[in-house]
Amino acid sequence: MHRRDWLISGGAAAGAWRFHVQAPSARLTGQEPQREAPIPRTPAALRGTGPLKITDVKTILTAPAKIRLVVVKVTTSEPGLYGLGCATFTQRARVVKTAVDEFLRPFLIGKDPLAIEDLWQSCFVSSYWRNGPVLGNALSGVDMALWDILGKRTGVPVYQLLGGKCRQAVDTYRHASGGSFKEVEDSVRKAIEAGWRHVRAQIAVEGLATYGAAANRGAVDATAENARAEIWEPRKYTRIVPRMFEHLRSVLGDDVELLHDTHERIPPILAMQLCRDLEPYKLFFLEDPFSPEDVGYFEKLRALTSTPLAMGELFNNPNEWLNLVSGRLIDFIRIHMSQIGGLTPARKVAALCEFFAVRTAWHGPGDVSPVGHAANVHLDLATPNFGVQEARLFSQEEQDVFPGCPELKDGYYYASERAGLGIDLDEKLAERFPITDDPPFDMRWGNLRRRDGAITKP
Ligand code: GCO
Ligand code: MG
Repeated sequence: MHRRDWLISGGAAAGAWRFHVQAPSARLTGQEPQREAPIPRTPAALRGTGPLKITDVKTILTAPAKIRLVVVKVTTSEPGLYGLGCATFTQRARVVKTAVDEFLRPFLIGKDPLAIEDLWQSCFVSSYWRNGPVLGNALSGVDMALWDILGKRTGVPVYQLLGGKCRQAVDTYRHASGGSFKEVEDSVRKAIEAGWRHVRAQIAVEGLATYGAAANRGAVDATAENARAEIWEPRKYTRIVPRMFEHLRSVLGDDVELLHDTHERIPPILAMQLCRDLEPYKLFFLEDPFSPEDVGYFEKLRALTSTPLAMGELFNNPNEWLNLVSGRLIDFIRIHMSQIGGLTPARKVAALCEFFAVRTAWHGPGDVSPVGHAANVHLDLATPNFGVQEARLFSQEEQDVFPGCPELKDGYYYASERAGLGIDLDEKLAERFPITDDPPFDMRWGNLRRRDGAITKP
């Protein structure tokens, strides 16, 4: 990252204040980031003085990297003061938009945007039935936007509102995959050479629709992509994965932190065997050994294996993670932050986990918007029990649509030092990347079948 002098002015009714922010100078050369002196900042006057009101709430659907993203924009009565939040549930993007525009917007207009907790609680119970992915994402879009507004209004980055940095940068993991051990090895090497210390390794299983690795699925039938049944069988997968890690350790050694995502799609007993088989390769974590419906197996798995366990991207309801955390049954929480309602609940989850030595590893693939990645990073910076952050490269189009994407350098994410979440949205440009429903992404997920034709978890 080239050195940047951010000269950011916060023009405001109470007179403009300026602070000159030097991007952390100790850019990484593969070492741990140096602790910087706190960024000198003139005391930021509270921008504006009159009572602040929400004047509009709108949902922007856009797909600059061909994955449907959902972002909420909350506008306030102070000219130029607005916030952005991620509400991305890519399989049901239009439903989230309806939940925001038709139900939350009428309730929020006229409210005080700084009453973040109170608004979160009201929105959360206003549907009576709650704790689901659609309403959780809708609430998250508003919630993150309110934190963004609070940061802008007070002139500090959101991580400062959460208690300030306990690290200078956020260690991330990169996805690697391939159709053979050698291809996976090359893909992991590429990530290491680009500076990553943590790499997730996935391998395609010949002839099957494997998660996380483009599979050569043998003869591809001619039916349309979203009508084609994707065939999945677990046995070959549970045999090949330990051999892949044996290969990776033999050629790459022990230093690189290797991760793997089982993605909930094998019978629990096979997941338990797999965790045992992987022990010699000392994974950083194995993710989603079970589906959310099978979390009851964690007690048995924990007693059986020393492979570190990560779970949570599919969680919506606190009762899905409370026992896993308080029982010390997992090592990393993998929640998709917008799924549970945004930053307000996520910071509570992080605090809960701290008391049980569970580390955070917030979900962060292609179907988390750059705004969501920014929120992840701000919370990561302020969380003592941070574990690792799933990261991805932002396409040029995404960086154009979302100015201020978190910087990714030497395997570390850096939050923008601007006030708020530090990211913006070019709505005009976003319109140039409309979301498409073909192939309906969820059809792919709703089409994974065992060889006998039975649907299996994706
Ligand atoms: C991960 C996840 C994703 C999900 C995707 C679903 O670990 O990043 O498993 O790859 O499959 O987010 O839409
Ligand atoms: Mg996953």
